[in-house]
Amino acid sequence: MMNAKELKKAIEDNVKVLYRKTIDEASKEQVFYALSYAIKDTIIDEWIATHKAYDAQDAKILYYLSMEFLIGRALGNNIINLGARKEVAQVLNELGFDLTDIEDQESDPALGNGGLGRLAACFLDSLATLNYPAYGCGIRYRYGMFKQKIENGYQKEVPDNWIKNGYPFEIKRSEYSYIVKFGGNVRVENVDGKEKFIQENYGSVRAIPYDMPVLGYENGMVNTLRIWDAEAITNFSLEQFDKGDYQKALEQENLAKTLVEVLYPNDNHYAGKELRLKQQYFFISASLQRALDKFKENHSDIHDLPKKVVFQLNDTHPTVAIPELMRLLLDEEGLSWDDAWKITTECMAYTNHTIMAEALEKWPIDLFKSLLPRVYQIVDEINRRFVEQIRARYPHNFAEKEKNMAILYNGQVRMAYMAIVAGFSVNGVARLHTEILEHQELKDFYEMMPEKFNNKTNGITQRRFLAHANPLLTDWITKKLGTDKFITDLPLLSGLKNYLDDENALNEFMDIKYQNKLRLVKYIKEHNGIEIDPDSIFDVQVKRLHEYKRQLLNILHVMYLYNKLKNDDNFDMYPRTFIFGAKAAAGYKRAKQTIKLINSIADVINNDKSINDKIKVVFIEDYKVSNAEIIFAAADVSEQISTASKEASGTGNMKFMLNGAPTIGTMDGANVEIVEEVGHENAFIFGLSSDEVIAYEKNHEYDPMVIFNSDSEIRTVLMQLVNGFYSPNNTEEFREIYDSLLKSNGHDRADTYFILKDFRSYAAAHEEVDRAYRDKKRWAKMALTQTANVGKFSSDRTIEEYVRDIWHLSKLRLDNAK
Ligand code: OX2
Repeated sequence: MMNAKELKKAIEDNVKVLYRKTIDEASKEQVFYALSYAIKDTIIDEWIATHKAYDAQDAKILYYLSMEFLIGRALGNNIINLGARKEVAQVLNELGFDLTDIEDQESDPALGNGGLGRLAACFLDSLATLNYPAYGCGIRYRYGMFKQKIENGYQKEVPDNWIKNGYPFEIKRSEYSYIVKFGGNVRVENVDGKEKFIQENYGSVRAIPYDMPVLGYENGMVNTLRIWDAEAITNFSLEQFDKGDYQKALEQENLAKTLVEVLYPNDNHYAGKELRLKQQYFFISASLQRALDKFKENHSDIHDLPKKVVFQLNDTHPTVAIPELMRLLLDEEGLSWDDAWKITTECMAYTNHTIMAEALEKWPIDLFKSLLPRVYQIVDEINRRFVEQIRARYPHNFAEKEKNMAILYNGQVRMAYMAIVAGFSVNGVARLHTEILEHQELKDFYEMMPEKFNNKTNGITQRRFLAHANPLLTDWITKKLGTDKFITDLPLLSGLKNYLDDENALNEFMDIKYQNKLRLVKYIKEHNGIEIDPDSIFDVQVKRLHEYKRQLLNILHVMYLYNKLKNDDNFDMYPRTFIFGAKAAAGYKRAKQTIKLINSIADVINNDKSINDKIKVVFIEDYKVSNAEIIFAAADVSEQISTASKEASGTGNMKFMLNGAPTIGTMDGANVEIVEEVGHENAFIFGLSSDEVIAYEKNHEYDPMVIFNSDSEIRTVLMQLVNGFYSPNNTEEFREIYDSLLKSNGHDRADTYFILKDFRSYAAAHEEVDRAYRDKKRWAKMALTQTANVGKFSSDRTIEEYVRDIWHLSKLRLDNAK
């Protein structure tokens, strides 16, 4: 890192060169660019040195293949990882600017939907911090996740052109571009007694990589996130074209334009769009071609590939990497099937992130075959051989096993099954999730190949979600522990246990929470125009909107509390602000109705003076990584209330815990392990267990009507959905939500997600929260207990486990390491 004087000069020079201005004339946005380029300058030598060290040490490299990297803003994070936050803030002050203001100028690169994409970003941070050689490989979507506007209570999607003004941290690497082919047909030629497969009449695009630096924390390591853009191939001479060629040229032009245009905004949901399969193949083919070329630069025998390269498939979205690697090894490298298969299966590992049936990718064979004719032939052969194995192993129940495991079945390509068959590792993302995979969802595979299965409980990076998001708490912990080593060694936070009975320390800890609440109050005032009371309990549910995550349970409970305040003179509650933040997939009607419901309820309750501000409801517009950091730091209570068994892990739960917010939640996903760390007495657990949910799903014995008929308070809440209480202008506004809770339809049971079933125990858990919070000392201790026990949930721990069990990487040595 340059010193203060150099940095100041660099910023001033950049403002001059970029904008022909002196610093006193520059806008905040211009200073943002000037500072970012200065920071990039300080990174660049280490970036180069890191990659020279890859080569010099002949390092094994991880390629983390993911359709999503929800990286969030880079500037602040890079400054943190350079260890330069205070110095940079100081320099900017001297120039008349505030670092937070300048950071706010950056668009928030939202190249992901939610937890899956954010996990990939946390992993990159940890890999670099732990000195592991790795590339993230993904897509440079022109439009990432849409921006959310709330109009009249409804979500409106607005395109987010994040690279409109240029993104200072990326570098275009045209010299590493590759051609990717789609469609056409395969011709077989006989060359010297060997079959050669030639794809012809195809359409193609050029894949161009853009590299972004991924900095380790104060260790001189700079890895790369490589995202691919598509360009039309234009090296044709027009006069040679007949009509057909011209048509083709236009199609190719069009394909290149649409291919990387937009991220599909579905979280945990498969939509089956052809363009999505094209996106998948596009970035996979380009990434693999590059990985093989890089390997071949320093190695002569392709059989050694598994010693130097490992590919991690982030869910099934990149699974086409399996037949694509086979294709490259067979058709380009000329290997035999057996050799190619051995290499492929030793290089590929698969992470499963969900058991939700609607999220499982199954491509129609016809579509797959016409888009990827040669790749399909290979899938067909992989399947044929695997089905033979099934037949040999299960001669007596072959048909059933084939139905449960074949890759090609019923006219579909089942991508998850291909990943399991070809991968050497299959992992879930929290202990409970992995158990459900082994014993329910994937039990036939587990029985046949148990050695592949393993658990890797998710984690989060404390560099972003503590050091950057919560500087006050970071400084306080540093003082208390006498070291800031927890920034790379999160279990050190257990040292805070010494302060659990120290009243001064507890007061300081809660005062920091209060300061962070004020910061959020200000944000909400500026962005939503709503005043909220920092002395109320901030009860927060922020995550994608999904039925299984049960934002509906939360808001129904708010309706219930409001009724109690209005009707029951003996009822009292500690003032609470219920804060929601969530994007709904653009086509997910029920989710969008839930957003409208939350906003309608906010309208009524926030404007009812008679309840003395005991309840406020806030829906924060456009929940994203940058405001998430402010929200986590300010939360008192963390809502993690998915139907047990449905949330594979959750990672927001860990971010709240890190920042000292106890969980109200079900025994689902990583909540189970959080409770294990903090102790049952320091969490508010309610609801059916995953076993109970799974049993009800099998035996169909749950009938929400029984609850509706017997519990008048719940009944009143439900009736308010359809009597215009919250929608006086349209009593039918929430009819579908009402129906979904009480009536089954063609495919879904009534109350599919057990909201009414869990309602009473959820309400009881909330009463417990209310009681606990009133006892200030008890609450402070409970809050500090969260932070003190969060050590396990660092993505540093997760990455070390992947390295130990799956990737087998060595730490890179850097001579210039600080
Ligand atoms: C999410 C899961 O829903 C969430 O539970 C998990 O924490 C996260 O992935 C990271 O592992 N799409 N998003 C997810 O799964 C899928 C599929």
